[in-house]
Amino acid sequence: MNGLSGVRLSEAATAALVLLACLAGGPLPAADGRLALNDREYFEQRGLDVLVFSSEYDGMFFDEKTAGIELIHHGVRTATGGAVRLKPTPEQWDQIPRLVKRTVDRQAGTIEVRLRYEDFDFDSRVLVKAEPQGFSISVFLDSPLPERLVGRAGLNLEFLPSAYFEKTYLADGRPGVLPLYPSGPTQVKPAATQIRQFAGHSTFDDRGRSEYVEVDPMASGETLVLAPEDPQRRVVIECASGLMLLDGRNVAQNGWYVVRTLLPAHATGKVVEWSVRPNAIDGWKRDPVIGFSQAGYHPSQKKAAVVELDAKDTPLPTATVFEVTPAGETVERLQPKVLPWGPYLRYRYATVDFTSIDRPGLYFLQYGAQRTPVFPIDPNVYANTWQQTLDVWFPVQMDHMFVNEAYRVWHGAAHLDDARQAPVNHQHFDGFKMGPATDTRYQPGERVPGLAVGGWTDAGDDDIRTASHSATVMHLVDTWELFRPLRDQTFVDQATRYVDLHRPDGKPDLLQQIEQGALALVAQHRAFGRAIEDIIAPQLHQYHHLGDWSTQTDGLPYDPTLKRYESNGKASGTPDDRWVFTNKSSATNYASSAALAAASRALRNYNDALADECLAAARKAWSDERADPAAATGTGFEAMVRRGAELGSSLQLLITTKEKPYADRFQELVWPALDRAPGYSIAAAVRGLPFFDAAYRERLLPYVRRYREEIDRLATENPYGVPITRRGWAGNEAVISWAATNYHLHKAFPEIVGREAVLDGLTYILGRHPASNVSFVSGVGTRSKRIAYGQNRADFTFIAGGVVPGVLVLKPDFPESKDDWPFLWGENEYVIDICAHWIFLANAVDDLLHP
Ligand SMILES: [Ca+2]
Ligand SMILES: [Ca+2]
Repeated sequence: MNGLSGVRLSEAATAALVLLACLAGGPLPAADGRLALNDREYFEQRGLDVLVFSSEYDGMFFDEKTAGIELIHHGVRTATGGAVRLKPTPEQWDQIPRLVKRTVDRQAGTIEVRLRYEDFDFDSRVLVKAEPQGFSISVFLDSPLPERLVGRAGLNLEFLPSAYFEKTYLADGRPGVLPLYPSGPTQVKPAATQIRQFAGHSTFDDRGRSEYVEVDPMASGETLVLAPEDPQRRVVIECASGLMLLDGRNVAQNGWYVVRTLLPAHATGKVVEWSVRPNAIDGWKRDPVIGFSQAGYHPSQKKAAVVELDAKDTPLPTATVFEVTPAGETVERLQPKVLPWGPYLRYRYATVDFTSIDRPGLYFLQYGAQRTPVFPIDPNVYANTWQQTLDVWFPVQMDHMFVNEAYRVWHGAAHLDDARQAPVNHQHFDGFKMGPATDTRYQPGERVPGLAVGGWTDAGDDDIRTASHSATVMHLVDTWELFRPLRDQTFVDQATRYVDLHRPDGKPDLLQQIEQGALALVAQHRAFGRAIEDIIAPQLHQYHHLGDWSTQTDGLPYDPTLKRYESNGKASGTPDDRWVFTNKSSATNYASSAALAAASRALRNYNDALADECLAAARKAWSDERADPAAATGTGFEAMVRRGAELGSSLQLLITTKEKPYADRFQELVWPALDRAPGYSIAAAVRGLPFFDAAYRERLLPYVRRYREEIDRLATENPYGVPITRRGWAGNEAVISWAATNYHLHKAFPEIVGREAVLDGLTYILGRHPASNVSFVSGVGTRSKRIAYGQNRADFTFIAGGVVPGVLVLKPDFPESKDDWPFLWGENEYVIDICAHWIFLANAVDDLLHP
């Protein structure tokens, strides 16, 4: 039973089912007080779910802390990474087991996984079984542990530190407080004894000493009780062969508390067994979440909150809208009906329409015992929802610049030692690759001149990613051309590499950011005659940098004639300069061409020399790629991306130059693109309208109608009526992109696509979404993301105006958006193109509401 039917069985019916299940010898259905397997293949009881490799380590970003045995404890995912692991506290790039086989046995009420470490030809089986209280985890070995893994391989389960902050533990009755901040114990070990990290990279900067650090236990015993004082978090774990409690944050800020038992040497069969007994509160129900716009509402717009309810909850008949008066009184203004929507993921949903409230003022919603924060209704509520992104977030991201804000310095001028040609035959830990040739005139390791200019650190990992930069520049130019915001709150001096926040300098900030992006993109064309993929830290121990970006490298060009760690003030012997990944990519070159063609228009009469250079580079990239027959071949996803980029490049060059070859190529590409994936290219098709005749518009109409049907379908797929993706990275970009596309369509075909399809995307980002109701734009709306994955994530804080990826739907049915733990990048990492697209969307909405 998954409890999603919304039908409450009578007691008699439940008893009959239990009896039937017993007679059949099968597991009991889920009931209070006992875990049972449900039809979504996880163990479930009120207040506790136990997932066993519902998600596996997919290898994309290695250990993402979203796989293995996991607990959802009273609605919060508090434990992850339950598996046989090879380190006391595995980091992101430590070896992860491959899931060979997962067996769900409904009769026995067990889930078994076979795990494999290829490096050691080592297989283990982990069996999870529901018990009268909690569950057991057993590890089986069919052959003894490989010698190399003795004292290394163990059964681990990781607990989320922020879920246990300011709580205690007992280890065989000995009390302790779970540390708020990591403070050991650790030990130094010889590098040769370390189990190698991903592809032989190292997260540790050993300063040439051939050593690394491992975490030692802070407590040990046969019985461990976590948070005995908190009924929502209490977990008892017992193991006759002993348990260790460790704090992974000593070696990586994104580490978790780890409970661990080493596997014994020379043993086969069942080698470890844990009894795990998380407390589950009888009859527990998750509190309702009222999804609504934290920034408020325009008086004339549709206002519909979405209430997210526990699957076992029953919607109340009504909610209440209160107004807050100048005297501080709360006055009831409306009792809207609560309309059941139905099940989605693991919850059930209802909607509350309060559109009739249209008088400007301050309001809040109440549903049962839940109250929203106070929000405004006013014609200007969205006018400033994009400003912090432009005023604060983008300036803070500016690479190669010193960024000051009043008394605070965000970072020094970073990466002045950019960049060296990346080596050949190299697989970078962030996914970038170099083949057997550089495809440039530079030798591996050689300094490439002119790259220490412009760009934004993108975003948690500080690289200059060309695809993201191209998209970012496009969104900023779109914003400039359609809405022309002249806002000036930032001082930018490229000559002295100095940026100052909240200090107007007479120049529109948007143009200054377009210039910052164009400078980075053009620098690549100067150095290589085309765009390249990425400029990124060469060593893993630099890549995970947290803090002032100017300290990720030493800022001095590498000189191999100097000793390592030495410098003469002009150069250094430390090879920390970023690498530039240069293998040819037609898609990247086209994307850069599109952005530069667009930037050339925005920068005209602002920086004419740069505008000329942008346009020349854009034209050359288009011609070069068109002339290269190898670039035009290929099928599948890569070819689709390339054709999409070529379409964008042709369109932007057409808009800039009005020349026929670009118009012809655009027409050749746009119709097949619309046939393949209309949502992906229909915004480009609409942007082409002014350049073609009435026949073009007629031909486009059926695609627009079909797209409209897709919008209508979304309203039946989830209660928010926006596209919610299920990938390993949450989908706010998909929502923003969808809403921005709807804006273009609404302007061109208002009779087919209404403005609500644009507003729904905006309000989703501002708090009307699953899992929580915070605004995903830090600092925007009454309550917003205050802990996110920016440069300052180790301080559990935010950068104003940053937009996070949002709600991650973990398999099979758990929407998650952690507000107390910054380190899940798929939920909390600010990224430049999403933030630029947000600036566009917020301006677009303001334009719709103030035509
Ligand atoms: Ca300015
Ligand atoms: Ca350097």
